[in-house]
Amino acid sequence: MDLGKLPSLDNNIQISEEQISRFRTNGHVIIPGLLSNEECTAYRSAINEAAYKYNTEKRKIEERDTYGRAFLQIMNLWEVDEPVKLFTLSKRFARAAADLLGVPAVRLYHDQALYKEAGGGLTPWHQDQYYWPLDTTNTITMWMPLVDINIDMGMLTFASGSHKEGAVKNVAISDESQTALNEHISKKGYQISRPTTMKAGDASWHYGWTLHSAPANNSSVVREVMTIIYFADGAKITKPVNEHQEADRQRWLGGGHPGQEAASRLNPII
Ligand SMILES: O=C(O)CCC(=O)C(=O)O
Repeated sequence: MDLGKLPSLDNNIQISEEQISRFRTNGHVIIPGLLSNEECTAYRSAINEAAYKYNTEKRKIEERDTYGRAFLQIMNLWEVDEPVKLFTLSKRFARAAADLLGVPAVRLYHDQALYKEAGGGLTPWHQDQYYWPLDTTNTITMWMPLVDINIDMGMLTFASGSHKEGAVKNVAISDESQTALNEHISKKGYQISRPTTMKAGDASWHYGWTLHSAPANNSSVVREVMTIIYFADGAKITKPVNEHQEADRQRWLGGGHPGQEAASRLNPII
């Protein structure tokens, strides 16, 4: 891939006060058209090339567990692929993340391509921040489809307002989280929000504590999605409270110790 052919994504796009307010109230918001069609087409090729090159999941869908059936998950492509690095370190995305959170600057946690294959299963209810040993609630994920998607293709689904509760249950994404959190959501009466369509280049954003899930991909097309996770600059590493946080501390936080600032070479300020 010729780097010179990729458009720069470093200019700012204004996020409105209304979008910011919706994000903070509901714990999620969509910013339509964060990438133009041309930009998205160019980066889709780059991300696809890298995602399939580095994908290690070779089993058939039927041979995997619920989490494995949910999507192909290819992580931190920016570390190994120069074109994807231009996408993940985009200042446009990072500025949007900082404005939504209301902080001066954000750092990168990691990126991940989440490709829900045709016939791929549901993504169980979960909270992302269950996995992250960070002392801030100012964490955010950008979830961007690289193709137009509709409600049959595994649309991201939220329990609106659930981020305000913080950690709900000490449970990883699994059949167990699906059952326990479904019950919790019903009990609390959270409104469920799921758009019917998203265009390639639209960006869905959610807090690390917002409860979310996605239905199965019942279409014959791969739901190609790229995600980037950020946290507020200045956040410190906390003592891991589960094995996943310990793995994340080592993999995404450069092995930094509890109490230290989360600021390894893998966590640049963008
Ligand atoms: O893409 C999905 O199905 C789930 C995505 C998700 O959980 C996330 O980006 O935090």
